[in-house]
Amino acid sequence: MSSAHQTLGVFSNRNLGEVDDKRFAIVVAEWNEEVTERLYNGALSTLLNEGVRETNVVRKEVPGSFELSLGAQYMAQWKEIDAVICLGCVIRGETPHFEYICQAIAYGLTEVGLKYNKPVVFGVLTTDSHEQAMDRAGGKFGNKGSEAAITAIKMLNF
Ligand code: RBF
Repeated sequence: MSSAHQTLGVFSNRNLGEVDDKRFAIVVAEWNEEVTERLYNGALSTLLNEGVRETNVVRKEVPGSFELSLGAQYMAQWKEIDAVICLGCVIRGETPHFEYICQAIAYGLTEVGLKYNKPVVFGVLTTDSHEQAMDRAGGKFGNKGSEAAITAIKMLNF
């Protein structure tokens, strides 16, 4: 089955476990801000709905998605942070080196998670158009920021 329209949201409330003492960093790319702000709002509201304390969530910004890896590393190195949620949006039509950026982020975030042994979540939309991105940032295909938050919680309860 194609996963193009699948969301984690439909099974998001199972096996979440306790989170009220967990501390999260959300790293947000400023590039394509209209989209990434929606991803952030989705991620934050989901964390709070699941019982995370607002004082246990810190928000940091990076200029573009390419900087998410280093931003994630800055946050993951702190023992006070349990999980890092990275939010960005790379649009193919506006980014000639789209593949390089997306691949670099995927490798970078994987490496940070493995290095610090913490969930580092890839909440980066990689779409052909702005419209497709908006559809996945609180539009008709849900909010990938919310799904990134659920993923972080699930991995903390692995
Ligand atoms: N950053 C994004 O987060 N999303 C983009 O769609 C995006 N497109 C870019 C297109 C061009 C031509 C350039 C030069 C940069 C783009 N960036 C984008 C910024 C990139 O992630 C990074 O911040 C800069 O390349 C500086 O390292």
